[in-house]
Amino acid sequence: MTYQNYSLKQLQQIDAAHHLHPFTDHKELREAGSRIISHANGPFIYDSEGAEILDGMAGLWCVNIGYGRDELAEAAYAQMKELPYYNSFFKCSTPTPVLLSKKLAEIAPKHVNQVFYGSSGSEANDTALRLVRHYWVLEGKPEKNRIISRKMAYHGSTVAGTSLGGMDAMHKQLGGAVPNIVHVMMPYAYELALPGESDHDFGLRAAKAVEDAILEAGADKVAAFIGEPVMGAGGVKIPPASYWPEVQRICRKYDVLLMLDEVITGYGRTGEWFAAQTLGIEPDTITTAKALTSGYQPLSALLVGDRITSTLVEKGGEFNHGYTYSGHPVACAVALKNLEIIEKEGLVERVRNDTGPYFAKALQERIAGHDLVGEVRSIGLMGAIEIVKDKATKERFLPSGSAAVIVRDHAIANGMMLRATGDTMILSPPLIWTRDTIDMACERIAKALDLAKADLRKR
Ligand code: PXG
Repeated sequence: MTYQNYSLKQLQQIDAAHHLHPFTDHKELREAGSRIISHANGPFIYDSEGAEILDGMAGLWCVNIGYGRDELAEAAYAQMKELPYYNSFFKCSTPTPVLLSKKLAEIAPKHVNQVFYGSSGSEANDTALRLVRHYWVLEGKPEKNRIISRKMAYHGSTVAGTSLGGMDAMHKQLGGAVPNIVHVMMPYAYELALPGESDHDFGLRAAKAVEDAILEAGADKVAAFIGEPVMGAGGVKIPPASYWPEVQRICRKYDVLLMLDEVITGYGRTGEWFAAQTLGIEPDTITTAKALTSGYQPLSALLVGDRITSTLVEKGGEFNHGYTYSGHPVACAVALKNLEIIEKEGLVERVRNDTGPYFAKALQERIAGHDLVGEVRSIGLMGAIEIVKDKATKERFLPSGSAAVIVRDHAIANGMMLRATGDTMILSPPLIWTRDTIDMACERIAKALDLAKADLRKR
């Protein structure tokens, strides 16, 4: 049974009848029908009507080496034939997670040398939460278990991921979060800086919110702070340079662990293997997934710093946690091949030295001046475009988020896939993009902005 035997209409009907989608209003979806992406190659995706669309989101922040990489398919095939599955419980292991762990320890910050596997970013954050709480129990401080996170953070969609995250709409449907997680302000200067406040001072003030939360609970009650280096799903919110070093200083001062969620930023997106390296900070845990396999297989890796692992090893006792697919041999084989390709093609260096700076300049020169654009910002190959009604006052169109959806729809119709989150357009292209691809994207985005402006004027 192959999909080619079905028409687009048939696939949409079957999809509506049987498939519940993530983060979807199913009433709306049934009226509109889903967009069915049937195949992809390099930087392009194709829908079942044959339209070619430049994928500005790398799937969902993950297909860093682009589509159609035979080597990854071959790595999966070879591993499936040799050993499709065996578990890593009960003192067993298989070769590919062993070698992948060694590779990850090589590219991670120096003090990070151990890996715990899962199949998704959400699972990895569940592991991280349980691990840091377990750490403090082993250290004889079980009451030190509060986690400080941030409003608008996205840490996944399981109960723990949602609880760690700071998305109101998700919390509303949770019916009870994991206890003892609090959320402080996000470091988003464009909307939250006071009049006349410099980015530097705003960054320090946003970090001070972490200190205030520690002092409010008492440092002996706080296990860890968790944050995305750059908030991704929340709208590519890039903190001022003063923020992360100050957060790290505060965590060290009060002996609070630092958990960095690099599910989006990991594996080259910011121009280093990890954003921890871009920011020069030393987190105790680094959550990664997505681009670890460029999305070709579901796999997450929680990278764990030496401070935590030495305690685990010294104190002993079982950490009662793990997944059937922890260290899945096929997913790990694909990850190894993916990292090899990133390295061989110099994609991390390319983002750092060439495409990242070019992307920033192109957004500034070709997009920032548009009437609908309040601000553009980027780090490496990760960018945001703020949609506003009035550039000077930063007034937004109402209802909130409606204008960005119009821009997105025009962009897709013009062969450019990007995401709208609230009033922000976000971009997270594959790292294989070249200067030419960036030029093509900017042209298509500028056109979408013009068309949206005309629509919005008519409203
Ligand atoms: N942490 C971060 C920082 C993420 O971005 C997760 C954890 C969870 O990963 P899994 O693999 O469980 O989905 C994510 C996922 C969006 C969008 O709309 C972003 C994500 C997932 C789905 C949609 O931008 N990020």
